[in-house]
Amino acid sequence: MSAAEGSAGPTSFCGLELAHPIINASGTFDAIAARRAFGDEVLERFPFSAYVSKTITPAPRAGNPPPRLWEEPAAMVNSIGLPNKGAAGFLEADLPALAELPVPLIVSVMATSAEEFAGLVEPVATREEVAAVELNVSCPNVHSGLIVGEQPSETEALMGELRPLTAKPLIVKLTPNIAAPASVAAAAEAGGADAVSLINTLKSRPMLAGRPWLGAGSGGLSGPAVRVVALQQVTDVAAAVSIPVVGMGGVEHGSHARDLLDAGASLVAVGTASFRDPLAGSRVSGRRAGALPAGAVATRLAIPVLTAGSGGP
Ligand code: RRO
Repeated sequence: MSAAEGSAGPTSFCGLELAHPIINASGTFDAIAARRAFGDEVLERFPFSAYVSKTITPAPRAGNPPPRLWEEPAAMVNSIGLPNKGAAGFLEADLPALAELPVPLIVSVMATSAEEFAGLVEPVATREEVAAVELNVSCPNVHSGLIVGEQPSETEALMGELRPLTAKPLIVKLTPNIAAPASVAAAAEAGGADAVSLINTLKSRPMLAGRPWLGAGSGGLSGPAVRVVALQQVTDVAAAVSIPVVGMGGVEHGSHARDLLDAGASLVAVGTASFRDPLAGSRVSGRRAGALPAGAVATRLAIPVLTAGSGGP
């Protein structure tokens, strides 16, 4: 069954009217690079009903040392480490291009303190091109990237700082790497969050010949293997909050999206599946029609296009 069946038509989310409930997971679909590679057809058949940017930080970052990827059975480990142009670079270079997408834009942000978060959220949320902001308090690949999102009191305090800065929706991206994500979700809601999204990746440590493979030592696991983890955590979180939940983790088919919607999610994000198939989102939403865009003849060839390109500083 595709997610287009049942309750998967036009969807209201935090005041945004979306054509359907399938969006992308931050950092898994580079819309600027995809348009460069495949042309305006990407806009005409955009796979998602809203677009979430790769996470940006206040200052430019080069990302983690290579290797940055590892393949597991039914899963992938990434240790990308947040390469990005920084807030000023993003607003100047990427925002105009992302504003041309045919769907609302959600900008994902991450910082290491409440003050830094505030300095990022304010200029981003002020821009009319930005429909909502996702607060990434769950990156497993950056020192201190997880701390705020691991403790309910820290999450609530952060929301206390950020909530007064904008009336636009604030979505808190939760970590799966704690015993009780529902407690952080409840704290986010208490602090004024409009929605929560989960799961980010599961902290992992691939080994090869007795040594850690990844340049940074550890990374984050995603893909089909984590789907059942996501289903459990989305179920728990949806039962603990009354704000909308964006569910993600290993979604490859419409039935997977349906399961997350049934677990209590309002929207479902497609992540790792887009690396193999840039139109995975359309397949999941049941809106895939016709052939792949010219240039996407072998979908595996699209992987560098989706992972490189506009993300770096
Ligand atoms: O850039 C990354 O390494 C990264 C981020 Br910001 C995140 O939130 N989750 C992830 O698995 N990787």
